[in-house]
This record gives sequence, C-alpha cells and structure tokens, in this order.
Amino acid sequence: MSGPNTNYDPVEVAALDPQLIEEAVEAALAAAAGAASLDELKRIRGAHQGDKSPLALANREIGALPPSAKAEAGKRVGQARGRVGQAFTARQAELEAERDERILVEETLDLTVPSPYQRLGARHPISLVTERVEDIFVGMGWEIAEGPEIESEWLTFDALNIGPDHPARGEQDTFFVEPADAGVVLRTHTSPVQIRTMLDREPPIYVLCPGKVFRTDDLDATHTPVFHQFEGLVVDKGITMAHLRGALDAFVQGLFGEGIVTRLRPNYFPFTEPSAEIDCQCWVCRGEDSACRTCGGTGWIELGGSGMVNRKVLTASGIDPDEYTGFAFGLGIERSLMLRHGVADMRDIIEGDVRFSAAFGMEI
Ligand code: FA5
Repeated sequence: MSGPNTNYDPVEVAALDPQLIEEAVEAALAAAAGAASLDELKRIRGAHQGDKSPLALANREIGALPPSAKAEAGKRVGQARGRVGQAFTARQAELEAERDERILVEETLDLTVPSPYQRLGARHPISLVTERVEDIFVGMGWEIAEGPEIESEWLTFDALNIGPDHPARGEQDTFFVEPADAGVVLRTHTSPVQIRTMLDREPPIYVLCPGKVFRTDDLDATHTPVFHQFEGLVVDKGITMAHLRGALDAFVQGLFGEGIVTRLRPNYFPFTEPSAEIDCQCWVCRGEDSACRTCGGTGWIELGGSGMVNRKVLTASGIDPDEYTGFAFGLGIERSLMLRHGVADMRDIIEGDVRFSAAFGMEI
C-alpha cells in the first residue's frame, strides 16, 4: 500500500495559480457569452469544461498538494468550475429560449391563408339518373344503343312518318345545320336511333337509347333548348301494348319505388300507332293527397310518349310489319329528374353549379 504523497513538487502545480485559474474562468465566461448558437456553444464547451481544459487539469493537480493546501485549492478550483458550469448552462438556456422564440415566429401558421385544398367535384345528376335508368333496362336484358346528335332530316323525321308538313319540322322546333336545304339537323328527339337500330340489326330488338337532343325552345323553368331523352324500342314477334305497359311499370318501380304503376292515355305520335302518353303514379302521395305538391293532387305525373311502332316505320326500317310488332317510348330526363327530386326550375339543372350537383350525393 502506498502512503500519502509527501514528495510534491511546487513547480508542477503551477496550474493551481489563482491568477491562472481566474484567467481560465474569464476566458470560459467570455467564450460562453460569445457563443452565437447552440452548436457553437457545444463546440467550445469541451475546451473550457472538458477533461483537458485548464480547470480540469488544475483539479487533477490538487491531489499532488500537501494536505494543508488541498482544501483551499479545492475550494478555489471548485468555485471556478462552478462559475464556468453555470455560465455555460445559463448561456445554453438563453440560446434555447432564442431558438424556441425563432421557431415560433418562423413556423407560425397563418390560418387565414387560402387553402390549396381543391373541393371535390360532383357528378351531374343527369349522368346519375341516366346511368340508373340504363341499369334498370340492362337488368332486364336490354342493350344500350347510341346515335349521332347531328342527324339526317330523313332519319329524324321522314323515316318516322313525320311528313314534310308536320309542325315538328318547322323552323320553330328544329335547329337546321347550314346550309338549311342540306337535310341535316340537330336531332330533336332520340327516335332516329330507333331507325338506325332497326336498319342495323335483325329482330329481336330490345334497346334503350339515351342521348342529348335539341329544340328551338326558349330557356325557362320547364324548357331548355338542349335536353336529354331516353328512347326505348322493342321489336319482336307478338309484342303488344301489354308488353309496353309491363316494361314501363318495371321501369318506374326501379326508379321511383316498389308498387308504383303507370297508366297510358291516348295521344298521337306519327311514328306510333296507337300512341299513348305515359303517366306515372305519384310516388309521393300515391294518389292519396289532394294537396300533394308533386302531382298537384291528381295522383299522376306525366312522363313522356309511347306507343306501338307504326307499320310505316317498321317498313321504312326494313322490317316486315306482318311478322314483327314493336313498342317504343321516349321520356325527358330533365323532367324525370325534376319530378324525382322536386327540382322546381330546370335552369338549376343546366347551369352547372357544382353545389347543385353535390346535393345529389356522390355516386360512382
Ligand atoms: C318525343 O320526343 C317523342 N320522340 C317521344 C316518343 C318516343 C313517343 C317513342 C312515342 C314513341 P315529346 O316531344 O313529347 O316526344 O318529348 C318527350 C319528352 O321530352 C317530354 O315528355 C319532355 O319530358 C321532354 N321535353 C320535350 N321538350 C323539352 C324541353 N324543351 N326541355 C326539356 N324537356 C323537354
């Protein structure tokens, strides 16, 4: 075992010189105060508080002092190290506070800045209703047929038994494509797709033809010059009005609800014989509320036209009317939408305001 050290050398404890200790403290305090950032503070801290710093060396040399000098030297070095430690801790707290302050300013959220978030669009209710109607008929095994919006006058009128003197051919209803005598129009109804379908294929034919149509009507609460119709056409052996009625009942039940029925009222269309106006039982009051706002208390709502395909139309389309019979119907989609959803003004449907469409919900 070694005894206490009595062979100390006063030269080797120069680091304990009070003057040098004070200088080391001053240097450390100045360095701490001058550190401009937490990184810099961390970097210089080792030079003043680390193992090789003047004060750490002085501390180590206390052990070599005679016992009588140890206490005083220990106190001096301890206080010096304490002052340096406090200075660094205080400067660190200051720099951290400055950093936090800066972060608060730099990362402030301005909640009034307009958001880059884009509102979701919405599918137009005309598309939604069209797809729902298509689904109903496709569910019954029908096919979807389409035709052009710019159509020949012959397919739009003549082939449909609408003679040259028929009012529907007048300037009042029809947009003619220039030159006016070229025989090209914007189709006024979807019925020319009937003719195209019959010319294209052999019976049996079960098709639904949705599409855009054009008439020189003024825009008001119940009319628009551009609107949508869907046309139904069935040509097969032994088809009667009863089949028409059954198809229409299945359709209104699919669109408006269980148990809703249709009724047919005599009407006239050149391309169907006999012809009938289709009424749908009111799905709101079912005929039991004389004050119903949907049907005006009548219990019935007018949907469109229908009838048995005229023999002349079958013949013009290359189908033998003695072998085949058929029925057809045509309904306005905007009016169906107004009725189904209680839209009071047709202009709301065509204006294209996404808030109107969004109210119908997002169906994909
Ligand atoms: C026709 O267009 C016939 N082609 C329908 C048809 C087809 C009858 C097959 C028989 C057999 P109508 O002109 O009535 O018929 O028009 C049908 C539907 O289109 C109307 O019931 C109505 O809902 C809608 N409609 C007519 N004009 C306008 C308009 N200006 N704006 C919005 N919808 C309209």
